[in-house]
Amino acid sequence: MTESFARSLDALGTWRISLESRLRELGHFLREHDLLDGNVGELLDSLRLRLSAEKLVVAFVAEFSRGKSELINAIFFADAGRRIMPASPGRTTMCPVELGWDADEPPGLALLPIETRLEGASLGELRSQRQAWVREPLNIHDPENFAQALTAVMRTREATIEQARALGFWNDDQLQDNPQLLANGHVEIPAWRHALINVPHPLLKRGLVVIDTPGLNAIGAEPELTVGLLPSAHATVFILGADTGVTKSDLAIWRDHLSVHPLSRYVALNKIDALVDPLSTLAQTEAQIAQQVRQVAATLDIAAERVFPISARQALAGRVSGSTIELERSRLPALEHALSQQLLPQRREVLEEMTLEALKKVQRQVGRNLTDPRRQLAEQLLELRGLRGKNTSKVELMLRRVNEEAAEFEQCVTQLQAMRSVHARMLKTMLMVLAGDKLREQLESMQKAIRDSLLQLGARKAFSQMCTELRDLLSQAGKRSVEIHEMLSASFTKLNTQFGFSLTLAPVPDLSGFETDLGLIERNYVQYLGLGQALRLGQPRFMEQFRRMLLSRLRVVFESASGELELWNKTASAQVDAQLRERRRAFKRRRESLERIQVASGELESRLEELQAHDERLATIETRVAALMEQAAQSARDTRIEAGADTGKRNSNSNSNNPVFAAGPDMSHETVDLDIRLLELPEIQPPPDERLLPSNVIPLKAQA
Ligand SMILES: Nc1nc2c(ncn2[C@@H]2O[C@H](COP(=O)(O)OP(=O)(O)OP(=O)(O)O)[C@@H](O)[C@H]2O)c(=O)[nH]1
Ligand SMILES: [Mg+2]
Repeated sequence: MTESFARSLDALGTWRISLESRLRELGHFLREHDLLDGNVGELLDSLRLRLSAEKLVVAFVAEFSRGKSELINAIFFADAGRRIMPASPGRTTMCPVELGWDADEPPGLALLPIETRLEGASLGELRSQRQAWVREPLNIHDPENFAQALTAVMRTREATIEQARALGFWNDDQLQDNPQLLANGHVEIPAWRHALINVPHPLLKRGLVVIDTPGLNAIGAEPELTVGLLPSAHATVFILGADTGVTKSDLAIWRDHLSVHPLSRYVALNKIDALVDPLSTLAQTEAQIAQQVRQVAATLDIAAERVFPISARQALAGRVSGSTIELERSRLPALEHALSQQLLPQRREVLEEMTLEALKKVQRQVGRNLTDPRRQLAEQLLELRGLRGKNTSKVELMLRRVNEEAAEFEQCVTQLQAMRSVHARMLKTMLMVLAGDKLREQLESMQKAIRDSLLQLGARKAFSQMCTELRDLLSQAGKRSVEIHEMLSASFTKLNTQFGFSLTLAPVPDLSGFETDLGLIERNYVQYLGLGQALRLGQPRFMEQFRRMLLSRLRVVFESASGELELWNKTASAQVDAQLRERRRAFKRRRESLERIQVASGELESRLEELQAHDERLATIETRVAALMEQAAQSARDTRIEAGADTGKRNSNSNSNNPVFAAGPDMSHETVDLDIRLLELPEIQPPPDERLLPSNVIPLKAQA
């Protein structure tokens, strides 16, 4: 892709790595000084994992033959000096293709046979089952060989009508959409359900994942693509033909699959080269393109700046031949520039917000863990200073007072126990609302309702009904949390006034984000329940697949909500335990000091010095924590995601012995411009103990 995109992606990567290392430093320091309790520690760890495993997913979506694969070639594989992803007239890409890099696997192609659809397992589940995939090695050093291997994604096989029906490629009610009958009465269907291409492309190595989709309006489109992969992509590029404009089926795809995430949608009006007419002037062609852009923007109801007239074919040819003029004419750099200028900063903002939110929680807890002991130390110092020049009977008196105070304090235990048991009960009831069983029950009753009503309307109704119930469960959990908050808040106030605790309560977690997620899932799946799908749902295997897909996505929402509420509750009770422990320790310290002073008269001053030194140590730690926190926050806020200009020129040396792209330091340095610059960019590698998640694990929640 353009240097600018590479640089921005690199800057995002560097930002993530440096933020991650700041957080590691902070976590390490806090653990070393015993300032982090389990819950907040876990929060910090999961945030770090999130940052180090972050992938940026860009999906290319369109009706067949609009030029998706050609565009991917022009953006990513021009350095190979030839077309790598198969792109040809008619249907070409037969299954969703995911391009990424997982350093734990050799470069290769993993193909999931279409027959896996019969087993009802969802794609998400199958990702982790190695034996389900057919693996083929890729020789990335030989472009011919590489391109040849990728033709696997075009592979089809013959099937009887019955098999095609079972696999979702034949619909008796929509005969016009069915594949053509062959002479032997069979039909051709895709051989694969999904393809993963693992290649050490410089951008993929930096965490980019690219999804090439087959023409989406095809009957039998992989449901998981439309309800899982696409909605979770961070950006989608929708491709239209400049010669055809927005056709009816283009519009259907746009409405059905791209109605969400308006911020990250880009429209490419491809094949503008086809508008060149020998009988028209250049200016007339330009005006025609501008007119097409306006029309497309109006039809799709999107800002005209989001529509990029391009020629993927010209861009690929220009880059392969090293012709800057041709590349400029293709206008592709404008689209690439927009992607790097908008997408990456947006992504960074989302992660920044998440990090600052987590840091706030850490700060709250750690702050308490430091200020409470310091306050008690101050009190003790005051008490001991008051003993200067006093006789032993005064010390004895004080000792007695400390013992009395300690005994009085211990009376709080009864109250604490009562509060704990009420809290535990309330928490259990609340968590039950969000438990997996409830979710499964809801899904089962929806499934039953769909089975009972064969009409499409019935399926939609049952689904919407279930979504309403699920939203209700979330809001019930929210209400119960408020009740817990009220109960704890009253108890804390009482404990603070009666026993000198300094308990504070964070606000109840906001569940509205989860409601939004639920809404998104609902919108995606309602489309799945659209015309033509209802009959597929009538088949037990599809219904099962549908149920599993849905369950896995809903589970993420419910488990995250439940996890957040649980963390909030645990943090509140951990605070009580910590303060109880600290108070007891303080009484013990006071008692010991007085006892020592009682035995030897010179002890008072040395004890005072000790306490003073302890307090100074704590103050130093406090300063250091504040500095580490600030550094982490600053690192999160760092907005320097730079984007350079595209130099245009690519590898002009299309010698077939060259690697497809620069894959490592031993690669040919004869490749000009882009390759070399990418090589010069620092290699971003997480520390060896913090390996990235496999590239095929795509974060389910786009967080956008
Ligand atoms: N004239 C012209 N043809 C193009 C352009 N981009 C792609 N094509 C041609 O259009 C045809 C389809 O391109 P593909 O990239 O295979 O289209 P696709 O969207 O991936 O299609 P499917 O894989 O079938 O879904 C190929 O013959 C391409 O060479 C372009 O910018 N101009
Ligand atoms: Mg294609």
